[in-house]
Amino acid sequence: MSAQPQPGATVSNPVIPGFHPDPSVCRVGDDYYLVCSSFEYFPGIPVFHSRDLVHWTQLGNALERPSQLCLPREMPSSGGIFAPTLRHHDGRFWLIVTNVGDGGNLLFTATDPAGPWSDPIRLPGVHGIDPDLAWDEDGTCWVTVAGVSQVRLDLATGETLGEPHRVWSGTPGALAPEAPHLYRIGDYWYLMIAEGGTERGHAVSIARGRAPDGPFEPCPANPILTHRSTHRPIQNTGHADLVQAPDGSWCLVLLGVRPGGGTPGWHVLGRETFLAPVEWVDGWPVVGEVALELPAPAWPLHPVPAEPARDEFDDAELHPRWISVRERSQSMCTTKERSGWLTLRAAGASPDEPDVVFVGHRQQHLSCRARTLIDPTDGRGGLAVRLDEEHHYEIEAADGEVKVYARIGPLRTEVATRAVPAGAVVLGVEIAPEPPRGSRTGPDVLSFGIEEPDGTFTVLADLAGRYLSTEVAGGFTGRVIGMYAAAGTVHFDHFDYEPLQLP
Ligand code: 6LW
Repeated sequence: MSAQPQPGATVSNPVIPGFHPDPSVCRVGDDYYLVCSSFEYFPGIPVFHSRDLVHWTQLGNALERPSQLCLPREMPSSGGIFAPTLRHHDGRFWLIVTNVGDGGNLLFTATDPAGPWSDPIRLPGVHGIDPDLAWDEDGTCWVTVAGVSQVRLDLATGETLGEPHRVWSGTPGALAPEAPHLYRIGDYWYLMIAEGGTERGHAVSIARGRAPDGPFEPCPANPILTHRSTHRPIQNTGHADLVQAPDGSWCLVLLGVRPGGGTPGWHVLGRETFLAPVEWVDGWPVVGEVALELPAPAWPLHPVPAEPARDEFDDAELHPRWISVRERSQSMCTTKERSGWLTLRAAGASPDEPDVVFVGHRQQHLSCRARTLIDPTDGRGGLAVRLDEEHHYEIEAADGEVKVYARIGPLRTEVATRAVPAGAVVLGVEIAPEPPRGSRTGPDVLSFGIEEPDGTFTVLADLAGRYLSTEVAGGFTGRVIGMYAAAGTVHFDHFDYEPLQLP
């Protein structure tokens, strides 16, 4: 179904909410495909599809086999899969990415972006994060990495050709020139990069030249995008990729965050994927406003149905939105053992451990609720909101008892306990922005509790959300909400997740 937008209509940004950073997009005919970083989570690299750049559906994950994605236990959270680039060339999709925990830069190919993707071609001669791929007129492949430097690549062997050379590194003195993307547009080669670091100083700058390897002349208007030193609701804007829209105009996909609460502003959903219109003036891209509501584009929209609130775990395979920490083995996570239930078998003891058996998905709304029916008869497990091993809250059920725990940095505390009838119990969390009470509030409150037999929700603990924010925890990810096993075997009958109206 497509619909021509009405005059004055708007579309909402982020176009892919929740922890979906470092977007890279490519167009093939009428179809758009987009990938994001996934860090310590398995499967890795979510792949999205859209017909209009506004509405996106997740097709799968590019890295879904251990032969493609190794995330060792020793690798800290926010390591792993950084900043892929997705391109289509010569009838194939190409994905280049860094696994900072294992093996450096890797190249994958697929004929269908939904998969299967190949096993990796290792790129030992490509040094640096944020690799980009571009092909010149005679088919030479150029890889450009953060720094910014460039080298030619033999795609068949993964060997580099010649020595890497420095190209353009952005505004002199700017922090962290990274996220390069190289494009042939019209008569020029454009080298777009991010600079300023992925925090409040983040920015996008661009240069152009007559050849893919430069020399490059910087845009006089650099940075062409930044929200630094503003009160705009979307901050940290940067790490962008350019794409031509269905009507021939241009857009950027980029990452940004939505901080909430008082000073310094805490963001809890990680870095999200936003869209911005682009115009060309004198051969340079001029980025339109990156706002929470954008004027509806001039091209037809293709809305996609909302995901159902409930996952019943009736299918043999989990929906691609479900991610686990570092690995997911059939023996520890399966819907095939007890029909209509997700069974988790504990390995690591709790969400404090790097090998916790966990299945969750990104928190995508500032206000939302999640509930799950757990049968802990043969073990202990629960519902966790996770940022990393050292920053998570959870409600945990053992036979006849429910407890709420908070882990903040080195501290782990039991904050509530309640006796419940033996057997299955519904655990839940409701998350809502905190009403403003001066500059030290917010950004939100997480209320953990249980559903009573009559359906009412009894809150056992209200916990401040800021401790599960990137400003407190650091790192590159965002909140993930899900189920885990802490001991023995636990079964989950369903998992509900739904946005709530913002107060
Ligand atoms: C990524 C870098 C960045 O490699 O953060 O915002 C790093 N940009 O380009 C991790 O996402």
